[in-house]
Amino acid sequence: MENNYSFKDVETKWQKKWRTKGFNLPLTSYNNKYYALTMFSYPSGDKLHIGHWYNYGPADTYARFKKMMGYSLFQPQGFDSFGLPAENYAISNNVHPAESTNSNIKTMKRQLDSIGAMYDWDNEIITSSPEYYKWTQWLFLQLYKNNLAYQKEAMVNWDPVDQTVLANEQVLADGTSDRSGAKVLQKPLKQWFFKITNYADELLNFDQIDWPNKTVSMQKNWIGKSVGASIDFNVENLNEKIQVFTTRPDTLFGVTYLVLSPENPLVDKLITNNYKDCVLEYQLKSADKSDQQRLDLTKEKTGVFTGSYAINPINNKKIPIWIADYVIMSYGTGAIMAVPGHDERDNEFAKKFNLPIMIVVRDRIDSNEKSPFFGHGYCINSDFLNNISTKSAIEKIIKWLEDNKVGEKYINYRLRDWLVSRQRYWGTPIPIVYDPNGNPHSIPEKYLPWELPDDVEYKPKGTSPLGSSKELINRTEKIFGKGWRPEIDTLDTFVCSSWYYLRYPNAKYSDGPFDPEGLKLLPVDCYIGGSEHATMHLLYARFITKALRDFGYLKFGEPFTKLYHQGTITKDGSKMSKSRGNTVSPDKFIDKYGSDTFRAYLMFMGPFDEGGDWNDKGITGIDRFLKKIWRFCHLPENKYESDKKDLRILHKTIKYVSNDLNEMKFNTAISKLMELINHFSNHHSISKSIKSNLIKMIAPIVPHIAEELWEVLGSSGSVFEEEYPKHDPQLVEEDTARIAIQINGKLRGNIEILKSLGEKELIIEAKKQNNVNIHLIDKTIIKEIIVPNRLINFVVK
Ligand code: ANZ
Repeated sequence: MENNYSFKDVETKWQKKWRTKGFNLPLTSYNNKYYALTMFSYPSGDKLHIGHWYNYGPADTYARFKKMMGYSLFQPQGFDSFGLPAENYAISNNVHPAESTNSNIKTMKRQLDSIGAMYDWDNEIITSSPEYYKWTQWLFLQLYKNNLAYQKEAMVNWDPVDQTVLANEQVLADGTSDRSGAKVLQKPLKQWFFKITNYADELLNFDQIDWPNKTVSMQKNWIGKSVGASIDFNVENLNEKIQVFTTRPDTLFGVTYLVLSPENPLVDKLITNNYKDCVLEYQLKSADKSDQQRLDLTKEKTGVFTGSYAINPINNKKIPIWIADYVIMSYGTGAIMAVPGHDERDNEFAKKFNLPIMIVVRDRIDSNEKSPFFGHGYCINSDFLNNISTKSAIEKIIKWLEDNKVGEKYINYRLRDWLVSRQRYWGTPIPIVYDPNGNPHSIPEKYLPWELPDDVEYKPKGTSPLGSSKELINRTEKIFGKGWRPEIDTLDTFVCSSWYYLRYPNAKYSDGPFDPEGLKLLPVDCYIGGSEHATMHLLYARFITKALRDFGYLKFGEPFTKLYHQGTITKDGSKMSKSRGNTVSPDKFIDKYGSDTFRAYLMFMGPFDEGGDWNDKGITGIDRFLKKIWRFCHLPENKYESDKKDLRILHKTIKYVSNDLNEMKFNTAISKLMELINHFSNHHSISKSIKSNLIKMIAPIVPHIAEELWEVLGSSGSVFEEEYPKHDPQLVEEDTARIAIQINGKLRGNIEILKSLGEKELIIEAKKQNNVNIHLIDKTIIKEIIVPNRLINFVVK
């Protein structure tokens, strides 16, 4: 053992010890708590891959570092185990999803052990277990009771291969499903929604949290707040009004036609006999396209005339009403006023269908430009708005609309309510039953968990698999009465993960979804996970936290104080994926080099938020580094006082490494440690104190070897019970200083000097500097002003 580092023995030994000892001590002080969380994983049957490692390894290093910095650490782990992949896996392998999920969890736990992370397995969460989903159902009922869950007939994205509804976020830009790859169709269905839109404004406020700017702006865009006006247009010869939403009410004088979305319910009333056939045909054609496809700006514009006309309220002009698929039903009011002089899409459309184009805005007040212009400027051809800026015209026209009762200020959000029902088996059953008249009722809490039935034909057949369960129908009738029917949809898995962080502190708590005492650990201090969750999971979790706060269960409104996204590890420049066939399995490397080396290598590859390109060769460098550390700690003990130079290097390293770890700059922390080891490479003996500082410093990065060396050093207990070393500021202070050289107060140069340099020598050195030298020619120095270690100023005549 002494000369050769055998990582296999060391790593198995410590993993076993950590597990049996129950590494996480009970939390004694909430004042000093640190709740470190990583996004929990999906037990999909695949092995733990580099992506998992890259999330969990460095995150554990950060957590261990926080613990050594004196925090009471809480780092739980669990499984997001409901959902489509498990169900699809089960279908193709002909096993029950519960069975495959459980065996996958077992495998994954074993693999997670190999990372050697400091998880509190006593508080594990498995979202597909009845003890957990009981409370997901409770959450649904709270939202329902508070009018934040409702049912609505809606056009939904239908995946014809997986035979299920998809959330908008699951439809890719090219209109295919992110799961099956099938072309997504539109289909009307009665669905359950959560009213996240009630929180749209509050979700735009990020003041309380420290999140990556990119994620904040992605959420802001996703919520998409647009301020404008709604305007009512009367339909000629029909007692109907068309309400449009516009962000440019200042262009009202330039409206030359209206466009309704093909699905707008008003369309049926507007079609005149001559146009019936082509309107119906057009409606059918657009039903197949997803909103994303329809909004694509590069797409050629299509549309048809309805035969009806509307009246512009501002000038009583008669304008035609069209339908076109570039207007979507789910945004604004599903109808627009078209201003082809100043809106690009309307412009293209008008040109194609020969509709009039009017110019009502010019870019500068003095310009004579009369061509289409897509921006803000000054109003023309607009009666009482002429010559005022479009920005002030917006206010003026809104006042006019409100005074004349034909419109008002209107704030629109791109954010839609969250569609939570799924026509699949492997999910949380929605705790709702229907009376014989078809009215929905909450299932009383005493019947929760409302268990997922077993006798189900779970292969998708277009309707929800739960409908085939006799047990579920019998159960419902027995409790509620004859003719009562259960809800057969299940909940989106994002519902399970929208609240799990609240239950972790006491995951076995049975009196409620979360232990009020455990809530003292919240909010999560640092959440680490992939940036692909920017708009779904991370927005849903914020919404649910705010809703639970408003129901009186929580005292905080943000779940994750600090958020960090790890980068991606690529292979030859592209993202690792099974379909590309470029995945790298960690197992081979762990087997050859060990878990510590693998973890440290991942961290060394590049900045944690950027990731890096996988290259097998580099890992040997880390392997050598660990071997050097091993030898270093086995060098004979030096009884003498350490050399000042050695101490200086040690303390500088402590300073930089702890700063780096605190900012998750793992790669630079590791290089500083390498420099330290190199500095000592020609030493034949080392003091115990230097060894002990080094072991503590490396411990969060390579935990197994550190524990072993800590034992070798003769210390008792775990190195993670120790405090992280602190640097001695005096030892870190630099010997040299950078001095600014001024002439009559003007900066003329800089010079690096030894702090011990005397004033006379400093003046001589400063005068020698090129630029200074030139400016002193033919001048008389009257005085030298010196601020020690900072600057020298020559006052000249
Ligand atoms: C007239 C107008 C004139 C417009 C102009 C723009 C420029 P954002 O900023 O994204 O919210 N719009 C409204 N509802 C729509 C729908 N259901 N489908 C497609 N387009 C819709 O965009 C708001 C603008 O998008 C609105 O302002 C409307 O066009 C269009 F010079 O109205 B505007």
